[in-house]
Amino acid sequence: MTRRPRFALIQPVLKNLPVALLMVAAQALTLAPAPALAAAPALRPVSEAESAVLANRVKDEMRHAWQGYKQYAWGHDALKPLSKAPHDWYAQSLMMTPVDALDTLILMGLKEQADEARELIATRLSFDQDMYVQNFEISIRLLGGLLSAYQLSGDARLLAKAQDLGQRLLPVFDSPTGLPYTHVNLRTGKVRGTISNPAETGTLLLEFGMLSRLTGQPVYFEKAKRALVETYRRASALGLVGSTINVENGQWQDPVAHIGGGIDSYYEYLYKCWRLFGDTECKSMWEHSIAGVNQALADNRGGALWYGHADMTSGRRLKTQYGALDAFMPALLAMGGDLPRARALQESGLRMWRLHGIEPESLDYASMKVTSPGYALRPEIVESAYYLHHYTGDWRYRAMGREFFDGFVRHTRSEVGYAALKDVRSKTKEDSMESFVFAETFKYFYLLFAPKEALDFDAVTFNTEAHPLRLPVAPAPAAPAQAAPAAQ
Ligand code: DMJ
Repeated sequence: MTRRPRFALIQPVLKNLPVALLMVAAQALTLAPAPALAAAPALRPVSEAESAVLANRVKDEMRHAWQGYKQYAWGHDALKPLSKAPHDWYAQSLMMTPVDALDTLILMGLKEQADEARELIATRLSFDQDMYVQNFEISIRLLGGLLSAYQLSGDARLLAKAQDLGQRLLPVFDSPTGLPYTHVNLRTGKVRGTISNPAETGTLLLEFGMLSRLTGQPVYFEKAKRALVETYRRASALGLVGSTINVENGQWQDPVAHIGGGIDSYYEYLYKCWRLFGDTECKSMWEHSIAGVNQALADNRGGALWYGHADMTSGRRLKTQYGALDAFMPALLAMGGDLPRARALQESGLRMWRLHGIEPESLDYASMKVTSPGYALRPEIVESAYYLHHYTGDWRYRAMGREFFDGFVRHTRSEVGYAALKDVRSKTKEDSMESFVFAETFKYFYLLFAPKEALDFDAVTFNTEAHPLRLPVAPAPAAPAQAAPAAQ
């Protein structure tokens, strides 16, 4: 007698069960081991009153970290939170922390701090520096930060700074393919860095596009849009991109596809350039790409959803790796309308967090072992809780946020700020506090707990550094382009 598969025998019963029970049933039927899901403590609802208290706690912690920066690193890129010393990325400071922090300070209503940050930036930040900078980081942190702070404050000096910066960055796009070089000298316009990745080539359009809208000069939008399209044109038939690409010949150097660091925000901007600018070409590039991502990278294991690594052409699974950077994906899925996958993936993120009470940079989700043990104070898992709370109204995401915030404060707070962890297992601290803690981590915690009126989610699109951008009511009048700095 042929045996019917076990699943077929109970299928009629399963059809009528709620989704949560179906997941448990799927878990029981699968052969893959299911690490400790049932043992995890349940989440407890968060009342509106408790949420308001949490929002105030976040604000207090933002104030604490800002005070440390002010006291020990004023005017520099960042504060080293253990040695209480300043840190600069390059020979001259570009004020990463104040620029990244400014819109968060404004949204939190920390007026005094916001005003002092704005004055510092407006009067002392100069981009006329003879040094090579990384186009991607400068664009998402500084260009994005200046534009959103300009929109929130109305201070025209910030838009002037953004335009000066945008102009200095433009030479990166002058490659034979239109894919940007990774570095540019801010004074001379000379470029370097031919090996790039999809995140760096494809995460520029929100910032450059908004600069075009606010200045009336289309050149910024056009160059960044071409870079995004040229990246997409080289995707496989599945819609997947590899890890590294040569910007001069357009050849992939590494064909491994995933949604983590080096690729992540390329997918994010395909959707967001449709959301912000209504660009229909972006919409169709997004639809093709997300279908491939869900087909080849999504991985159901033991009843849990993960996104791993695969060959970009064949879709063959290469690694069962997920981590702190991948954790932006539930936000993107939710925004793209796929709430079932978004919810399921965020549950996996919670499991990752709970392994050690704070998330690691990466883990092997097949064995649930940590593969990269640091925690750089990353915001992505909080960002996803915020988006999911916005789209579902489910208290569950505020409850997750409370657990994340408690762990974040318990394990990373220092006397003068917040410190990254070298190892989430031992909780050993590292002398680093990236500016994205101010731009993103505190902002997403705050917005998750604050009343909706703190920011109209539907009126803005966050760039990948959490800087909210909104289309101006009336487009700026067309203006003649400024001359770019000459390449030498
Ligand atoms: C940020 O600079 C941005 O969110 C970027 O897209 C990826 N990583 C960091 C924060 O983790």
